[in-house]
Amino acid sequence: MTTYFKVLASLLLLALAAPAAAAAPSQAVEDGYELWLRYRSLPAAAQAQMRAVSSAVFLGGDASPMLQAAAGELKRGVAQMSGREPALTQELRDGALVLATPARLPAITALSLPLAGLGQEGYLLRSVRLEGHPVTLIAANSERGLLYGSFAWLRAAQTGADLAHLDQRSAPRIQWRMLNHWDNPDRSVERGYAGLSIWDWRLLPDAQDQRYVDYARANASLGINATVLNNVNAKAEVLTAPWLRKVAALADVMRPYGIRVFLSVRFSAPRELAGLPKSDPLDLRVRAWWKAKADEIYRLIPDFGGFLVKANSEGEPGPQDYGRSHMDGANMLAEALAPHQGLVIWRAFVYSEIDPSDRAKQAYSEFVPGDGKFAPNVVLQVKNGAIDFQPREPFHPLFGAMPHTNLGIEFQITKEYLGFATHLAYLGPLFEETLRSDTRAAPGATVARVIDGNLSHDGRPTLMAGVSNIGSDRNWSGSHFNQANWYAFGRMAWDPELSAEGLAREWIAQTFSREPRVIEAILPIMMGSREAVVDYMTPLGLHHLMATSHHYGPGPWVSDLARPEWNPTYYHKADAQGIGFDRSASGSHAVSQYAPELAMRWGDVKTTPLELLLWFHHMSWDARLPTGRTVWEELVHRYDRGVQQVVEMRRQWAALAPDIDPRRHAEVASYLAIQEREARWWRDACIAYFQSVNHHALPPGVVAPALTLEQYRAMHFSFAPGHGG
Ligand code: BDP
Repeated sequence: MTTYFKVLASLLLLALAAPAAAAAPSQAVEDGYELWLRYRSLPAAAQAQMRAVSSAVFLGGDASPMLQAAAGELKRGVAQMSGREPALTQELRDGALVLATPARLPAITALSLPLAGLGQEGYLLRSVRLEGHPVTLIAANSERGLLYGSFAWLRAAQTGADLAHLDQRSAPRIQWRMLNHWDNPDRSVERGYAGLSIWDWRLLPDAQDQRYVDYARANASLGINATVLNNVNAKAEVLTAPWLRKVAALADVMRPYGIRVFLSVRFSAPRELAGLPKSDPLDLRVRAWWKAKADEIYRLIPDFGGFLVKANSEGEPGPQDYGRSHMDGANMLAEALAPHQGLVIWRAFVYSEIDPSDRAKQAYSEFVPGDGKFAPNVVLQVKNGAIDFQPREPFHPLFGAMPHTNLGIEFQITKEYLGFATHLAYLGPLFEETLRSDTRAAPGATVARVIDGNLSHDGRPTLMAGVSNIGSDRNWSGSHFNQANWYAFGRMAWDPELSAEGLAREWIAQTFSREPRVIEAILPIMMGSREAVVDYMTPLGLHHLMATSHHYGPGPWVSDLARPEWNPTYYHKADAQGIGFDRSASGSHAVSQYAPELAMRWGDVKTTPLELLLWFHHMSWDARLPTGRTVWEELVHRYDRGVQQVVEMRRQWAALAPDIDPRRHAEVASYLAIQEREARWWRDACIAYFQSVNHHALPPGVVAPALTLEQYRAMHFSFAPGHGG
């Protein structure tokens, strides 16, 4: 047993031996490791109710590794919450938790349960009488459904549902619910703010870490069923035999939790690894190499998921190096994986140093001509917005423009552009805003409906991917509240119509407290937090004002980088007269990439929401807005509003001190102090810069920036995190 295991085991024993102590949050040791799977001891009455409905766990038949995982989690959860561990039983008895598929327990067919629509992953929870016994049924068509149903039961228990009268039914709307790790072989994590990569490649495959299992548990509890282990800026080496053995070891850990492993691959691997003269996708030797590589991988990992590819993007190699198209590249890999039912996930995040057109237009121009030409096992993975994971962007126009292509969405859970791990920014509202956006490409064609395959394809792969915020930090995500972003992402990938607010409530109840008063007090902190970041970084539709490379802090003045579209000045276009990127008909006409109704609305200043104003329009500083303020006044107003919101968040959090365990309370409070300081820095630096451009006075009563523009410009941060690889 490693020390780590010993500590974990003794903590567990402690929790079991002294449930009363664990019940009082102020006494429990809370370091965030357990995520939302804390299973803290319930009050006495709730314990009694829980014991009555979980006297035993019935599996009825052999326990596969997946069923063992499900039953093990139920036993752990019930033991910790109720103080009594249920036994496994092979006999139906009163108060049992019954895990059943029709194949394993034909008796349930008499109940005429609505299992048909659940598919291979859905579940049903219902309090029923089975052969005379009152039981709680966790029913599904497959073991995977039982696993998800077990976690759903635990979620119900942790969020205070009436366990004696359960009736829930749920099936995922998206087939591939996936994390993308941007983890490098040296354990650095591109845009990672939570420590090192959790994959200890050097010790794999020989040594395993309990973290891998806990990672799989946490993901399975949300319904996440796929993980890409390595950075999209991939090294060819991950495809060599020794690395594949490491990957296989991780796949073994993930398998019982229903998680399939994928790899990011480097398009030039055949040239780099096999010494082929080139990696041209139409070259027969290249095609043969990929086929042989796929065969080798599947011999080791029979349920391997497939490849994620960043090609001809930001300097990565790709088919265009040989004059071939993205389709040629994707379809070549698709052919190699097809015999194994593997998937190619091809990223649409492309923009070129030689294309002078608006960066926001380039992916559309590149990919729309290929609509309908990708192989059936290719999914095009499209970022939520057309630029790059900004605090606010309109949805990516590709979602309304490729009806004959499998489109998946990619969100960034790690907060590269939203204050790293230190800023509290709950991303549920950002995910929700994009998913509920109506593309107007067809009736009811919200982004959620486009990506869940509802509109066009039968049985074709569907995907929602999130760039992971997970690392080796004890609390996994770099901050306690960042865990909520992992949580909300996973739950929305299961059902993209779940609400950000509902998920925040669920998460708070499991992570901090079931007390309604505490939930209501934490909720506004979370729900207003993303808008606060928008306000103090990039209000009114501004975007990409971040400092160079590491993206830490403001850099609206940067204008000297080699590629024009890497400069913030490219995006805000501020000068003495005005500010904003004209994407209307008089400018780049990027609005024309949206459905006509949206193109009309966003193409006209008068009908463009203020939140997107400077994304689509270049405005005079003095133009009067519907708020009664001029553009300049509104900009300053929003910068101030953002800072004030953080001040308010700090106040609200401070008032929660009696209700939150001291360690997590103090950790969050210290990060909020950093956030307030940095929000002021953002506000001050941006106002100082824009003022230097427009020479406008500050509106009356507005506080001047603390430092001079030169002082903000002189700040340098050589070792900002997340910027390696
Ligand atoms: C950008 C990141 C860069 C990633 C790139 C991508 O700054 O590190 O490699 O996205 O998504 O936002 O490929």
